[in-house]
This record gives sequence, structure tokens and C-alpha cells, in this order.
Amino acid sequence: MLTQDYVQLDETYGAHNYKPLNVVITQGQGVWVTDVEGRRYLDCLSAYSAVNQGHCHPRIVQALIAQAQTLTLTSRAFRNDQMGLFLQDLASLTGYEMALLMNTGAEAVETAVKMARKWGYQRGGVPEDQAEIIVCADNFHGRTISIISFSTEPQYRAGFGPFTPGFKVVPFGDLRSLEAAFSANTVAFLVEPIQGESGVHVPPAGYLKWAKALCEEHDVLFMADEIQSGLGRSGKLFACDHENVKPDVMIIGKALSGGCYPVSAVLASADILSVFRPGDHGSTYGGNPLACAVAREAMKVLVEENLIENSARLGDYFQAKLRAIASPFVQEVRGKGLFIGVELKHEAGGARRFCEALMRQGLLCKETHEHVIRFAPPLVITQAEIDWALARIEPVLLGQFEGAPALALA
Ligand code: IF1
Repeated sequence: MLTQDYVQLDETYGAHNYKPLNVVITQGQGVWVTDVEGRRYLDCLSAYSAVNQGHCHPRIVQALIAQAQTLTLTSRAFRNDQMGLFLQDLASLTGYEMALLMNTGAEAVETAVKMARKWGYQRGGVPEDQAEIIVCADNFHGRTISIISFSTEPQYRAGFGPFTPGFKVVPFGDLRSLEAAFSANTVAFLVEPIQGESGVHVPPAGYLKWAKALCEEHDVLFMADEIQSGLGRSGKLFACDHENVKPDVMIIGKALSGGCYPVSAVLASADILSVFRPGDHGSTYGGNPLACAVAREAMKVLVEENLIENSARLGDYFQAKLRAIASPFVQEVRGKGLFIGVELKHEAGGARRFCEALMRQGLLCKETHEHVIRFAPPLVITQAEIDWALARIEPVLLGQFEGAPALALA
């Protein structure tokens, strides 16, 4: 079967909730993936930062295979011999006392929202069912009804109402509006320390520090969604580390398992997590032995292969080289570590055609919000592989491709 045959199957039998590039990947290793017709690509998306450790990392795959042949799922009605060992490793790596394990990022965000509300009622001062959580405009925290209830992206909300109440939206990066948003019923502030989906937006220096200070002043939980920005992507373990901010609640997922299994977690103090009593919350697969064995190895790989430092060093290198390209189409190169967004001028006609040109050159990227090309390769990338990518990115950013927009040079 060729690419078009697979595309046909997808389109015939699958809901059309995505418009993917027409590349059908059949194999992945490290930063490289191969399509069904044998073409190789450098993956510059890393499954939205779930594959920070590289595709099919041998150590993580081995952990998956070994555990899959031993014990995969018991439900939490019983205990298993993997969860506690993983939780202990997670606590020591992240500095949080405890965690609640879920599967997807959205489930972890929902868990954090439930936890913050219950914590607020127990803290006192908030009438039942009146808890408020402050969120940022242009957020992306998942696709469940409650999460899209506080999305500001019309398409993510259209046709899915009625919505969950109890959320207040403030502009990202704006401390004054954050301060004005606190009320007696505020229980938490939920923020992506770097907004990924909205276009890799890094907040102004000091924003996270002062936001945390405001939360402390109002006795409100500072909750960071680092499902995409965390686990080395930004050049630090967490993006909050760039400002030495330790959130009250840390939400992680994606690369927690190195792309081999859905695993997410809500990290917090024992005191905050103690709001959950037996039976309050749960999930069939949450904390299953297969997830824990895989995630335990994925975290070891992240640390033992120095992937966080690699992200910092090669992220600076990659960004500097991108900025040095004298492209008439580029508005801004921004990001931290290997979490990079290249915003194109609107007159360039949108990032999609640039991503399609990059694909023809052997690079897989994804546009986000029409005008931004996101470059987020696995953190195992080498400088030579970045140079390989740059040699193909430069001509595309210079408009040297079929169908490039004619841009009147300013
Ligand atoms: C899609 C976006 C990225 C996330 C943050 C929670 C979640 C995500 C910061 C939910 C998930 C994924 C979801 C996927 C595409 C991708 C995405 F474009 F949708 F927004 F990465 F930017 N918090 N992001 O980035 O985690 O439930 O998916 O495990 O929904 O299209 P999940």
C-alpha cells in the first residue's frame, strides 16, 4: 500500500477531527521517522513534546516489553509493585511530596481543577459551588467539556455548550489584570508557563514569579500546566525553573512516558493532595503497573542522557541560527530551549505552506494558529542533525520553494 491508500483508509473510516499532513509514518527511531514509501524525515514536532526522549527509545521500549509480559493492569482496587517505585522516583526528581497518576493530560488538568476546588472549600471562605479558577486567554489545557469551557479559542468551543462555570479569563503575561481578577472565591490560577498551542509564547520576565507571589498573597493555588513545556522541553526540567518558581500544583504528561504510553500526573504537597479521600476520584488505568514501569524508565533516560542540558545548549544554538536567516517572511523567532516558534508575517500567507515545503525537504513540523511554525525536535537531537535541518529550513524561509508567497520586500 502507498501513502494515498492509507490516507483513503483514514478518511473513510476515521472521524475528520484533524487535517494532518499527508505523510504516513511507519517507523521511528530517535529524531528520525520513515514513511510507508521509505522516505526519511526529521521529526520537529515530537508528537507535541511527548517524544522528548526520541522515537522508540530502546531503554523505554524494553521496559514496556518486560512489564507488558508480566503485569499490565490491576485496577486500583488492588496495589501493584510498580506504582510506589515510580512515585518515589518522581518525588525525588521533581521535589514534590506526592502525586496523583492519571493517563492523559486533560485528565490531569481536570484532576487539578477538582483538587483546587475542594482545597478552596476546605481552606474556607468560598461558598459551596462558587469556587473560581483564573486562567489565561489563548490557553490550551485539553479537550474535555470543562477544559474547553475556559478556552478562548472559538473553534474549540463551538457547538459543545453548555459550559462548566467557575472560570475567569485574564490576558497571558499581564500581572495587573491577574491581580484584578482575584476574588474571595478564587481558589487557583492555572497557567502554561510557556503557551504552546497559542504559538510558543514566553511570558515577560518575572511574570511567573510575580504571579506566584500574588497567589501566595491571596492564599490561592498557583497551578502550572507543564504537560508540553515540562520535562526538559524548555531547557530546564520545568519551564517554571527559568524563574525559580515552584508551583503549588505541577501538572505533567506527554514525555513523562517518552511517547510509549499515556501517563500523566498531578504533583503537589501531601497537604494539598490530602483533599482527595478514598473514592473521591480515580481512573481505571491511572497508576497502572505498565504506565509506571514505562514512565520510571523514561524519567531515568531524561536524566541519565542529559537531555535537559542538551535542550538548553542546542536550543540556544538552533534559535541563534534561525534568527540569523535573513528571511523576508519571519516576524519573530521565540522560545526557550528546544521549544521554538517561528512567527511569520501575515503577508506570508500562513505557515501551512511553509510546513508542506519543509515536509518535501524531509522535515516534519506543524503550524500552530496559522502563522507560527513550531520547531520542537526530540531532545536527543545532535548539533549535526540541527545543521542538517537548518540547511533545509533556510531555503524555505527564504521563499525558495514551489508555491512560496510573493512578498513585496519592504
Ligand atoms: C490535540 C494542541 C499542543 C497540552 C497542554 C494539556 C494538554 C495538551 C499544555 C492535554 C495537549 C496536544 C493535544 C492535541 C494536540 C496537542 C496540542 F495543539 F492541541 F494544543 F500540544 F499544543 N496541556 N496538547 O499541550 O493533554 O489530553 O492531549 O494528553 O488535542 O489536538 P492530552
